[in-house]
Amino acid sequence: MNKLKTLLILGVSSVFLLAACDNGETENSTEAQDDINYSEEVDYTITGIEPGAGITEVSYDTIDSYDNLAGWNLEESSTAGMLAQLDDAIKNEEPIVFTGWVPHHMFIEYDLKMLDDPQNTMGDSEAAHTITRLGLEEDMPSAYEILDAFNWELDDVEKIMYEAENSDVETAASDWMEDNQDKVAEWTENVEEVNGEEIELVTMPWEAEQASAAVMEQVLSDYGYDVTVTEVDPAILFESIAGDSADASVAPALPVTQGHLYDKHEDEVVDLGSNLEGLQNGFVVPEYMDIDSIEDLEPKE
Ligand code: PBE
Repeated sequence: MNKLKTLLILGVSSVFLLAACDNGETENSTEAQDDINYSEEVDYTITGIEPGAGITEVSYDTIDSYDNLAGWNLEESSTAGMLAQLDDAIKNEEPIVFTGWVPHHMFIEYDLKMLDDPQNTMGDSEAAHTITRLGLEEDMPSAYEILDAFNWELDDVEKIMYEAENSDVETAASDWMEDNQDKVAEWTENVEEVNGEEIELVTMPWEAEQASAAVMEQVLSDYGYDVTVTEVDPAILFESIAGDSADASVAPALPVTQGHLYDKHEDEVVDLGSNLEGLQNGFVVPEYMDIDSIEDLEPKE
């Protein structure tokens, strides 16, 4: 992680923690002794990520939907910023409530739990979909066939994500392909090679989405394509495919996380369906916090 960014974020978070301490209400002090008010300790704030992320939208919906989240706010930041605040909280065993998702290495690195979401406003388990621009099937049939057949499991993407932590996503993706030649062979059965045709893939700046793009980049390259992968915001991802400046993506999470973008561009993109099941968004806390549900959080009074 960018050191300057980390320092800035740590600086901001300590100001925020001081502010949180200052806010302590005295009238509940007897109650507070046996009953930690995590909500007050986190200053009724969910630590969030980028404003353009789908999870940011659904988090606002969640804050609006739960009566017990009255007065809460979502602190937008960046994924790196959120992870730095998480790391800080864990080191000091302090409470934190943040927007998290599966798959992500945070669940391997730390003992975390996703809070129950009885109103389902963070979305059920969903899937990454493969989408293409209109006309790709006719223009680039080989790429279309590979994209259409592409399908894998959480275990696969997680292997790449974890290895990429210590190397880089391209190396991790090619190692995974070496170990999983049978899967790659299924996606490419009877596909004809091409001769240097250019294809533009778009993805989003998160680990799992980088991993799937890296695999697709290598598979398409092996079949003769000249592949470019560009990381963009979810809104730009949809706009570029809808506007034919990009050819395809295997990243969008549907039906909820990128659902509003899909609805907006439904007639301008082709949805080839799910390529990865089991994605999940949620409000996440460290295991040491003694709460299990979004409903255990308390309104700001
Ligand atoms: N995420 C990871 C993205 C999609 C995948 C959950 C941070 C988002 O919220 O848009």
